[in-house]
Amino acid sequence: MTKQESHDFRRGSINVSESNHMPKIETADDLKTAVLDAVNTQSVTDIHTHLFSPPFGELLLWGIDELLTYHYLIAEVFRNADVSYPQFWAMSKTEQAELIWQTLFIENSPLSEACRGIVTTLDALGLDVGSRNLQDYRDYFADTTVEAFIDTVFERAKVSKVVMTNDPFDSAETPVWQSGDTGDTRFEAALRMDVLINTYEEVGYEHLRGLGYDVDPNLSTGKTYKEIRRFLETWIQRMNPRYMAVSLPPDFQYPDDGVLGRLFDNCILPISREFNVPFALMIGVKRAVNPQLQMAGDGSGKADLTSLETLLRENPDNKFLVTLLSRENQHELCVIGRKFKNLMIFGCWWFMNNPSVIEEITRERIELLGLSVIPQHSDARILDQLLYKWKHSRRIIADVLVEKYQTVLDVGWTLTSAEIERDVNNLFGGNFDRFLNGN
Ligand code: RAT
Ligand code: ZN
Repeated sequence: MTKQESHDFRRGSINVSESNHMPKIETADDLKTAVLDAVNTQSVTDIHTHLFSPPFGELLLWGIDELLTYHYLIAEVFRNADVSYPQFWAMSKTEQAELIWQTLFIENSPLSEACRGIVTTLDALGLDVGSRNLQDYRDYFADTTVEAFIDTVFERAKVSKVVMTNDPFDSAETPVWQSGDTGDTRFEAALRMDVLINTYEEVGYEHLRGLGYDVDPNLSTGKTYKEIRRFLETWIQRMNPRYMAVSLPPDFQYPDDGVLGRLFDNCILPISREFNVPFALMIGVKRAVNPQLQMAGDGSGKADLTSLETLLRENPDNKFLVTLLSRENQHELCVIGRKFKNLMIFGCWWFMNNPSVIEEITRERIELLGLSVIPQHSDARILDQLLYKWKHSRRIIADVLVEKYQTVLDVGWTLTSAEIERDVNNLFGGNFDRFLNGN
């Protein structure tokens, strides 16, 4: 086919590719339809959440009062309500939810991403958002069982699996892990190591001793490293985690002869290699910038990514999943992604999980890394949030894909809907599986 014929072909009525007999994308409308179809119907693996399967009992949060008291909304209510920190924390959850509803939804319009998320969620559940009737919403959840609700949410959000955040030192989780039955297999584990790595000298080593590991607070003996490796092995065997993870402050350094560097080099990196369990680094959080806000009081900061480059270069046989909390670091991270195949960039984390920033980051990643990224995770803490977080993100991912596909179609590239489906499948889970299972 000549170039001219090919251009005519895109505009014309015949739309079957000679090579593979798949319908070709011909018009801007075809493209939009094919991308929206793929993005809205394909199910996603959500690689970082704070959700739990039913055997974890009260750790699995769901329902309108949990949605309203999400820590993202708690940070916002203090900006508008005439309430002091101690007054707020003295309230029951029901009262806090009512204050947040009244302040952020009735006395003000719910336009922040966290507020808008509640409106999207209620709508996705078929509730009448126009009524603004909190009691009706409460009644809906009161009539539902958690198992039924999990099915409803997974189905409507088109999520096939979620990865939990599992703390081996959390006494609320331990009995479930020891029972060997974590129930619903759609919930997979991630071995979270914040306590071990970030607070080893303060509390981490004591926790380990409490569990029968012979460790010292200064990491001064080879025995201690061996014991920590034994601890990690035990938990990897118990949880079968998809990855190990830690959140780190913006000033994290590597190499480092302090606790972090010694734990990395002598315990975590060797175990991560040996068991082929990648290490996820979530870099850029400043914990407790305002302690009065409790869990809502963390902030973000720009990191020096030289440390990340060193880590990737010096540990080529280790796999790292990385997400960053500062907008200013995102472009640099993409450049690093071009240099190291042992890095998989994932998600728009926390303060990055807002439409304007997701759009910018997604575009930047595709331009620098093509489709070899995991564009999003939800970070959902409340089951219902899967509905809004994925709905909002899918829309942006679709818009960016349409724009990018259009640029190559404009100059004569051909594309089928099957190829679009393949690409979306990689973004929504294929890349994650391949990164975990490959060499
Ligand atoms: O996004 C959040 O809910 C944060 O509070 C954090 O949990 C963060 O995602 C983390 O995993 O540390
Ligand atoms: Zn998180």
